Amino acid sequence: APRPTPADKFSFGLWTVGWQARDPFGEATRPELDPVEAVNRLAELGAYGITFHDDDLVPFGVDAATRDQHIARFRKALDETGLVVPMVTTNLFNHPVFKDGGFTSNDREVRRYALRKVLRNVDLAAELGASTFVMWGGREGSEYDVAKDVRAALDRYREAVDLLTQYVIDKGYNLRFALEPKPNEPRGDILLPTVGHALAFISQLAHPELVGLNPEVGHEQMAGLNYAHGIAQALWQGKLFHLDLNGQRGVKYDQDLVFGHGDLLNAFALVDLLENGGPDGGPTYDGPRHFDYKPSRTEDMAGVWASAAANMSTYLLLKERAAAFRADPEVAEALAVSKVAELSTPTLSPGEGYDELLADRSAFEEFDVDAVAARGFGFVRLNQLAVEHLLGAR
Ligand code: 3MF
Ligand code: MG
Ligand code: MG
Ligand code: MG
Repeated sequence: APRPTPADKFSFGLWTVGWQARDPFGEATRPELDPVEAVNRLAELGAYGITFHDDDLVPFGVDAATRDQHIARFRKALDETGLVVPMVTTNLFNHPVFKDGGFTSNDREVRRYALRKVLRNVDLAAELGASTFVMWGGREGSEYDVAKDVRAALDRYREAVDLLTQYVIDKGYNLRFALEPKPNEPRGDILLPTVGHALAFISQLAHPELVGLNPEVGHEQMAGLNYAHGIAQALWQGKLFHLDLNGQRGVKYDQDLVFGHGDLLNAFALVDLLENGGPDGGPTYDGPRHFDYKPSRTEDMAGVWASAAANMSTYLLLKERAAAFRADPEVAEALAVSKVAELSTPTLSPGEGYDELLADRSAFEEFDVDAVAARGFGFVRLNQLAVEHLLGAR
């Protein structure tokens, strides 16, 4: 398999390799991981970046001097390895105080505390040179419809994001926010459950230009949605600020498998879109390829590092396979038969409006509906070519 280098821009959450594998039914199966060790090991494996929640790096509730020490050790490891921090995020879900949410808790005191916790971490993000601040509102939601006024909750969500964007503008930070949708877990229903809901929410903000998305593979798939389609719409709207790559097998609990260990064909389409979807056949996204996965509970520490490497290796293999797919003349011919490029031709001719369309007899009166309806698109053959490339059979 190809060896990753920092030029590939792979990054990992500290909470991913650091996950001790506690789940609702069982204790941890692995020891704690020192953030400095995570930096060193990820750098050795060829990663370029590391990301974290405030509480991953600095234990919740420690005094200011202890906080500074934790940050200083981490910075030293970054300087020694060259690993960067492209993204930072805040934990507003672990502590019991956030049991009804952070920005949208029914309890106003909790909302004010949540904002202070985020502002503090926004300062740290800017200090470490991050350009993206992710916000996953995991506890923003409810189990009981009568217990949450969703319209008021969205007012409070907007109030929070508007305050944060104003803060970043006033401080002159080079930082944009990325909302991470998820349909459920840990709440019964989470606010901003899908890419589409989050995009609609952004349109209501004071500074929509500073707010985009961090879509996660598994989260969209938990809602039964097509992740590659979600990413395509985020790109189309100029809102793909960051992304969380992992694997999920169907509509069930959040699995956080290694990238590609879920819907491999959709992962192929995704990598093809990210790497080859540009107008010139180049990339559509130049940000970090960020993995938000959990090394399975069955793995020991060797298994943790093997799984981290597996994420990068799968991405690079898919990138290789997608390039081969694009270079295959038979694929080019199948794409033409399927009229895939024809969708880029506007439906109206230059200068044409509804008057000209209404006057065009070939579009309606003389249009041979039966003949056109009889044509096939050849999509199955095209998809089989993708499968054959994916399997290394071409
Ligand atoms: C949960 C998640 C989160 C977010 C993280 C970044 C713990 O399903 O995906 O990971 O990605 O909070 O904001
Ligand atoms: Mg997740
Ligand atoms: Mg997940
Ligand atoms: Mg995530």
